[in-house]
Amino acid sequence: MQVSKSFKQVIFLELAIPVALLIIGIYHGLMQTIYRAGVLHQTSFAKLDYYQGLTLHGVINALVLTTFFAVAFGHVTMAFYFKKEPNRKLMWLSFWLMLSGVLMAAWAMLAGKASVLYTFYPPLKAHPLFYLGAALLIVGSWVPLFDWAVMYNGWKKENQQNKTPLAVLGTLINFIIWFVCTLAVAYEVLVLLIPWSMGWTDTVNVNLARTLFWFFGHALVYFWLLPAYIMFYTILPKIAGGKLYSDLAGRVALFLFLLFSIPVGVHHQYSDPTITQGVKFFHGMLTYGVAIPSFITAFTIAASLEYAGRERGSKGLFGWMVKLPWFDESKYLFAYFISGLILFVFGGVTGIINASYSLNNVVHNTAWMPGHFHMTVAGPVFLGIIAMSLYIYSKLSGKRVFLPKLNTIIPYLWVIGMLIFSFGMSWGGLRGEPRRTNLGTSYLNPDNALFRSDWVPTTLLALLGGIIMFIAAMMFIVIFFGTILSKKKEEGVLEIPVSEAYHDEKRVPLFDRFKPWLVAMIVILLLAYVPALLNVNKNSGPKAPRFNIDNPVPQVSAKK
Ligand code: HAS
Repeated sequence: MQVSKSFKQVIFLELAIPVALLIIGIYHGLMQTIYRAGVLHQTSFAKLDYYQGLTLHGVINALVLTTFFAVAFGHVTMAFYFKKEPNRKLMWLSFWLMLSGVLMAAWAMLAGKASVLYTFYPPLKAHPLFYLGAALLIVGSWVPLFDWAVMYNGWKKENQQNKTPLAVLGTLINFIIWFVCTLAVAYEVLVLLIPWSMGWTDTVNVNLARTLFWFFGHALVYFWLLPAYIMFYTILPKIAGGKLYSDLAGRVALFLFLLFSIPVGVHHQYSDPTITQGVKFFHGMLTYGVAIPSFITAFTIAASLEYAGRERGSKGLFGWMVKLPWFDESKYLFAYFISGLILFVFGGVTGIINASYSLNNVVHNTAWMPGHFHMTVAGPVFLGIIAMSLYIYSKLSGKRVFLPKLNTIIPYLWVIGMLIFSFGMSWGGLRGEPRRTNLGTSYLNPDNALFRSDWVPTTLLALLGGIIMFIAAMMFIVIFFGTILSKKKEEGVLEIPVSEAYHDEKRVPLFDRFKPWLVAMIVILLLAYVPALLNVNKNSGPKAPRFNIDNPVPQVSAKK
């Protein structure tokens, strides 16, 4: 499909800016493993503080890259399936809002005025521009949803009896989840944090802020995941040489995310005394609910891949695995997607362990946690994002991928690095190694009385994994920018592989309508969050003054 120059420009910028920022984000990831392994015994390196680096790492990789990509991929999906470009002015408006937000937050972080990590929990306090920047990034990402909804309604009027394309359904569901969950964080930022950061209030309700953050925070992880799921359902089977095993299974899974992505946030707060056991139990049960669409996905995609392997002439029970296009450079998306799926098996299992109220006590706030989430957000999510960014760019620009053989190897190198890293982190976590801590200044410094020799092997494994991942990521950066700098070879077009369904079940109206699901979503949300907020209101205690990240003493005394 031919698209306008303006459409191409927005998409190029939305893909290339975050990939360029990744250089900073990934560098600080490597630095984390270096500090934590005790290679450095200091609090800063190259004029950047440990927590400043950790904030840059989390914000760039987990918030900026993911949000820009979700918006760009959404535009591409809508334009491709509806054969019509989204509103140009709104595309640019969304882009400029997001970019100005990122610039504001970047300034605050680089100036050392926002070392509050990507969760920006108070009583850590950031410069107002950090919060304002985050708010603008979010508002900018809201804009396309309203335009896409108009496009969808127009299409639906003319296609009443046709199934909504799965990728469109997934995009709309994802951005509805995003819109609803970000309302809570918008309230947190605008009503609690900005006035406090501006000095208009002296103290802040930490428990309320945490609860509002996690209303947003767990749904955030599915906002990261769903673009990858859209790729797995609608692109991967085709690339693998087969068909999507069941189209209906994909629809069921996506709608279940609409129900369960948000009302689970309290599983991040099992240790918060403000919230009672009953509420924690309910959120815990719903957390098992939100794993169901991923189990559906695991079986559906595995069946689709088995079909593809058999179509490619495999024999025996597991022969299909060998026949898949693991190293086919013309199908490099396969290598990235399968690598993400392999990591997600471990990411999913560790997530289910976290969800258990009792097991969570063992792993909460330990290195286990980054072990878990790197196999999710830095697994299928990251690999899906970088692969698809390269694919969309190369198709839209008409340029060939630079160093194609090397490109096919990158995801496997990433998997090796990630498995070593996450094994080290998870093992360390089980031995009590804390997360978000510069271990090099104390526990991993042999000259310090607190030295923990049993954390040497675990942090060294994480370091080794970190180095391998860093190399893989830098190879990708070379390939991405090498592609941008190469010569145009053909006419740039908007093209996405589309998987046919093996079981193309007849249209089930319930799985092609939003209203019943939206009503159910609101009911479950109220059941999960009204009691949680009542708890917080009742049990919060005095509000907190400011604390700095490297000092256990409050910066000003608390007012009751
Ligand atoms: Fe999580 C903490 C529970 C999924 C990210 N999670 C985090 C944090 C992050 C994060 C960033 O219950 C830390 C937040 C912080 O900073 O404090 N998580 C879960 C559960 C799931 C889950 C139950 N998490 C994710 C995803 C993330 C993510 C997805 C990012 C994208 N997580 C928790 C809990 C905590 C938590 C607690 C809080 C802990 C605490 O104490 O702080 C589930 O959604 C997982 C379901 C997944 C599966 C796996 C399905 C497998 C698939 C692959 C199939 C493979 C194939 C290939 C087909 C059931 C789909 C086969 C072919 C071959 C050839 C082999």
